[in-house]
Order: sequence, then structure tokens, then C-alpha cells
Amino acid sequence: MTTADQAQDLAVLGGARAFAEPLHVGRPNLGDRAAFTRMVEDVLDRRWLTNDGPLVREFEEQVASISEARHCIAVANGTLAATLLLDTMGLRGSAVVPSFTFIATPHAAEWAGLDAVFADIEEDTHHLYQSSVTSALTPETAVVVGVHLWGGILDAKSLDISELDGIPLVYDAAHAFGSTLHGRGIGAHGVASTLSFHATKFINTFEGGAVLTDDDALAAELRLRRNFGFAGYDEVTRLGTNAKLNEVSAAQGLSMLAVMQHIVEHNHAVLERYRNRLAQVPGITLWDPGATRTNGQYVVTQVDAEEFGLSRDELVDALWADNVRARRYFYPGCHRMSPYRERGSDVADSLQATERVAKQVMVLPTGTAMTLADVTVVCDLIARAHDRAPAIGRALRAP
Ligand code: T4K
Repeated sequence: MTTADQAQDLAVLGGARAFAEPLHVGRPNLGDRAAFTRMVEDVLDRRWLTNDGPLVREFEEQVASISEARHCIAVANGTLAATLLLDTMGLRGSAVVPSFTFIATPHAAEWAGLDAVFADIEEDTHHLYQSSVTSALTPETAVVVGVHLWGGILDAKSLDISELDGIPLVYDAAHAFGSTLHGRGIGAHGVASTLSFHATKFINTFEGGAVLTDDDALAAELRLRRNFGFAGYDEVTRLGTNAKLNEVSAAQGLSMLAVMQHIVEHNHAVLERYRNRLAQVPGITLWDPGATRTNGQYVVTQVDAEEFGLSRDELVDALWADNVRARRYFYPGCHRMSPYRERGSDVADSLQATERVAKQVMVLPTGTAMTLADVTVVCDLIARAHDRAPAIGRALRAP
């Protein structure tokens, strides 16, 4: 092979890196910068920096309206949103959660004093489903936490509430802000839903989160409890915490909502390019959101090692060599992480789809930091990795 051929080759085989700078999953999108700067100037002029300020209120209104929820209670991050919600609901016992999710889902339940009990996912949707939930129920079950994974909406109708014997269903909707199912927003599902506006989410407030609910009493309680339980200047009426969102974060959120439509359109154009280009590559399939119109913020693939010629992990290693930082979300499954894994290996037997999917999923970079031309290069790298699979396998396994 000549030096020129080598330069064209994949980096894992000695070629030059395809990207000089890393392409990340979760590289932050940015909002309208001029609007952000103006709002921050106003915050400084007003000297109202946090504690239920005007920008937080405006942000809450817009998020509630987009989500079709009566109330949006903005908080400091998505994990606190879920913890505060579950704690405020006054539940005792256990919470049925999927294991195939970000670790914050079971952690939030545990911080709220509940035991996280894992239920399996459906192989196609990556969501909880009726019989997995039913078989995880016990007399101690106090709540079921569905996750709208990858922005796909887990329809409450597919988890028949009547079969849950009055057990409330809430949603971790950290991925699903702006997604719709049959034209309806996520606020229309479950007792309440929690959102994340972390930097890596398609709409960010640097750090941030929110609870959505139609329940007036629950909303009022959440507002009190996110602010230490203060009902007046000198009056604390219940156990609260500090979960407030600050004004600069809200300014960032508002500046992002102003360009949200543009970001969603970009995400869908990126997804379409990935879908078209990867359709020809054996062993790579794209996750299908079904009837949900998602925000498009995750490009989720599954790698069939036999068909592709490399395992998911080998392909991820090969892409990283070219500076494409593909991610193995949510490997190895929460049940295999502490403190949950110490609770017994037999749990894995009831999580067989989770185990299989966690070994296959590869999430690819997207977002406005990436161009469609970049997507084409990433797809070409994947196609070439398939063509050169035996050589890559040997290179990766070499001592
Ligand atoms: N429920 C679910 C289902 C969730 O997915 C999440 C969060 C939550 C609840 C909890 O919400 P928060 O409490 O976080 O609001 C990331 C995020 O930290 C996490 O928010 C997110 N889910 C999860 C899916 O992904 P990591 O550790 O995988 O990624 P991280 O933060 O290292 O960022 C990825 C890459 O992005 C970095 O390697 C570099 C790049 N990056 C990141 C940041 C923060 C930048 O270029 N600039 C940045 O500012 O967890």
C-alpha cells in the first residue's frame, strides 16, 4: 500500500484522522446569541439573578405551552426534577424503572427514598412495555417511571393504567422535550413528566430541568419545595430543598427556544442523511421512533456484529480513532452499575432485551455543531469499516 493510499485509509488502519477536532454526541447547540447577551444585560441591570425571576417565569410559560402542560416548574437539573417530583408525591416502597436509561432515572428514585426495580424494554422501541412492567410489580410498587427514550413517546395507552391497579405513572422525559405523538405534546402523558435542559440536550439552559404536570396542587407543592419550603419571607411550611433555576440559565433557554424550530429541522436533515447513507451498510439499523415526531436529538443505531463484521465496541473504537466520538449509551444497563449490580445477578435474567440492546446500540454525533457534509464523512467511515472489517479486527486485537 502506498503512503497516499494509507492517508485515505481509516485512522485505525494507519490513515490520517478524518476529523481534526472530535465530533461529539451532545456537542451543545447554541441559541440566538444577541438575544442571550441582551437578556443577561437586563438580568444584571435588574439585579434579580435567581429565585423565581421574570426570565424563569417566561421560560416556564413557553416550555409548558410547547409541551401542552398546564404547569412547568423549572429546576436546576433533570435529576433534581425527577427526585423532587417523586419525593413530593409522598411515595413509599419501590419504583419500577427501565434499566436501559441514563443512570439518573434509578438514582432519582433512590434519592426520593424508593427502591428502584428494573423492568425490561421492548427490543424495537427500547421502551418499557405492558408485560415487563406487570411482571416487575409487587405489593410494594408505588410508582412506574416510564422513560421517553431517545425522544420517542412511550404512550400511556401502551401501559394500561387500569392493569397497574391505580399505581401512578410518571415519565422521565429528559429526551423528549418538543416531541409529539399524534400531534400531542408530552404534557398529555402520565401524572407528570420531568425534563432535562443539560448542555448536551438539544435545548439547554447550561444545566437545568423541569417538571410538567396538569395537577394544580402538585405544581403548587413542587414550587414550594424547590425553594426550601418557603411560603413567605419568614415562614417555612414543609421540608424543601434548593432546586431553583437561575436567570442566566433561563436567558440561555429562551434564546434557544427562539431557534428551536431551526434546530429540530437541522436534526431531522441530519437523521435523514444518516438514514439514506447507512441503509446500504449491512448490519447497521437505525432506531425507529414509530408514530412519534421526535426532536431528532439522538441518532441511534444498532450494530449486528455478524452482519457488519465487527462488534459494536470494535466499530466504536475504529470511529474514535477518526475522532468520531460515537457513544455506547446506555451500556451496560443501570442494573450492572453500582449500587444496583450488588443487588443480585438474577436480575439480569429478567432483562434479556436490555442486555442484548445495550451491547448493540451506538449513538452517533448530531446537532448544529455538525454539517451534513460531516454526516456523509461519518457514514463513509462506517461503510469503509464494514468493507475493511477483517483488517480492523486484526489491528484492534493485535497486542
Ligand atoms: N434522564 C435521562 C433519560 C437522561 O438522559 C438524563 C441526562 C437525565 C435523566 C438527567 O438529566 P440532567 O440531570 O443531566 O439534567 C450526558 C449528560 O450529562 C446527561 O445530561 C444526559 N442525560 C446523558 C444522556 O448524557 P455524558 O456523561 O454521557 O456526556 P457528557 O456530559 O460527558 O457530554 C458528552 C460530550 O459532549 C462530551 O464528551 C463533550 C461534549 N460537550 C459536553 C458538554 C457538557 C461539549 O462539547 N460541551 C459541553 O459543555 O452524560
